[in-house]
Amino acid sequence: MSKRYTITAALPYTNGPIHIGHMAGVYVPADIYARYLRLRGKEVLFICGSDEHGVAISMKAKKEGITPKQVIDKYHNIIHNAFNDFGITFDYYGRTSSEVHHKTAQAFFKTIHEQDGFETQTTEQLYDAKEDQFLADRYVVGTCPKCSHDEAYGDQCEACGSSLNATDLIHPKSALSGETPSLKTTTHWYLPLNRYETFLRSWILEGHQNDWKPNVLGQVKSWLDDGLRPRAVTRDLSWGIPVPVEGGENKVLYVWFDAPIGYISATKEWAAKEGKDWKSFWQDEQTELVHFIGKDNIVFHCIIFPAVLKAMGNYVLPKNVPANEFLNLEGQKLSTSKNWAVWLHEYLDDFPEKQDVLRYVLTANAPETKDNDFTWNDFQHRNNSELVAIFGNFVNRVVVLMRKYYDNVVPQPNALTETDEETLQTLKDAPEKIAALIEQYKFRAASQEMMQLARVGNKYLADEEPWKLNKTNPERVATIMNVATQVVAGLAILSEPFLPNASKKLRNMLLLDTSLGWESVVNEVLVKPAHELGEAQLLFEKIEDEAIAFQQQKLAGTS
Ligand code: B3M
Ligand code: ZN
Repeated sequence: MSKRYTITAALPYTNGPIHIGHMAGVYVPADIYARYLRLRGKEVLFICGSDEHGVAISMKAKKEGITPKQVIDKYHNIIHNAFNDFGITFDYYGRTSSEVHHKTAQAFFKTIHEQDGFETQTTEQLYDAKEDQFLADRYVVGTCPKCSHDEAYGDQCEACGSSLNATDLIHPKSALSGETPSLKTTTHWYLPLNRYETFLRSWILEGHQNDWKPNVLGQVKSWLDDGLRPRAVTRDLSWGIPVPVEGGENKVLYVWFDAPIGYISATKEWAAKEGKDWKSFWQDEQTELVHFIGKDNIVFHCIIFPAVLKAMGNYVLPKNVPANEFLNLEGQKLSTSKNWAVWLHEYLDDFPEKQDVLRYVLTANAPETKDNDFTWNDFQHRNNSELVAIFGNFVNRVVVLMRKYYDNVVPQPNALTETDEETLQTLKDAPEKIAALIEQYKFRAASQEMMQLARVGNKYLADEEPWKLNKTNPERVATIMNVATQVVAGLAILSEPFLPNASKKLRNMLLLDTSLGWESVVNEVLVKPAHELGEAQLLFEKIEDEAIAFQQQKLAGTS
């Protein structure tokens, strides 16, 4: 394993709140990974922040009749608070409107400019004469030249995932005025991606063909096979980071040029605050950089940003970019504009103590290899029949019996049966199995492996029936309860990445020594005889049909 990990999660656009699709695709897996590595004693820097530039922000400001600054402040706070309340453990949450970021992004641009790393092109671009505004990215909609979807944006078609130039659109229309745009000449700086083709091909397609996800490799390959072209990294807009070179007046950096640099700016801000050296997290070969993103961000993180890092020379490249597919909601695509979403901050209002439940459901059903569906019925089912009926039930039975039979003092075990040995072996094997899956970014399978341990514990107790033996065979009961308590203790440790709140409660319930970590499950007796357990707490509770019906109606009412 590496010396140090820099983990990034895509910077949310501050033009709206965060929904469960974002959580399932990016933030929950990234947080599982970060928590897991910390548990393994690794040095981890987990970075995120707000992406506050781009046309999406200006459009939102126009729509709400407020300034872009008011838009970003509003959504930055909503998003940041929701992440905190949900328990995502970012070490630092930055903003691309910060001064450090503006300076850092401008320095990147200047450095590449000075080494002739850009080309300039003077071309005719779409222009809305009525609004006196060049149209790029989301300011223009039209028909996708690749799939004929008629609401493609000037930078991307959300139907087929193609990345586009505004002038590629068939029948373009201004999103500002609805008018058909005219053409007007303008000059921009382009990053000549074609110069990086050979490097990208050998680094990704040859170097990472076995450890990157097939969906990511597939997209990269199709981009490379298509042939890379120079890509404009400046825009004729007023909202954004000013282009810091001669001729850059009234122009700003393209949002996708500055946004990924935001990971670095955020690291600088964090390092300054913590008295650390930011460079070790970005410029040291022993640092593993991992970008957590959704599939629509693959090209930016696997092609464009690596080209920028390569041009800069002394930066590490990502070790992996475990992009996820999309989550649908009740069979339909999540949509901000149609308000077809479960918003994180609203979920937290409705279920203030159920962070773990959503985390678990989104992980157990994560869109890792294909698009997946979230339904409220499945949410209820996973809670009631897995978290409550298996995990919670097992823990609860153990703590109740421990109190009843032993007044919370762990008994000495007697001779072990084959079943006892097997159960303890399952416990000892679990850390390795779960770790291997997490390290391959298979969080879904990892969460099921953890649940499997609870299932084994639950079955063990049900089969051994200590409650039937208490009068007749107290020696045997002592052994059973000792073994069951070891499994509960193992769950307290191994569930931390997936169910952090339950894990914390469990550790408290068992008064588990804080020095016990992932490896202890393999190497140590987690709870020794004569150890005294603490107070029992409720881990999970049944979710009733009414609560689910309420959510379903809420969705129907706003659809
Ligand atoms: N804000 C896009 C998105 O939310 C974008 C991610 C930036 S990561 C540097 O899909
Ligand atoms: Zn398309």
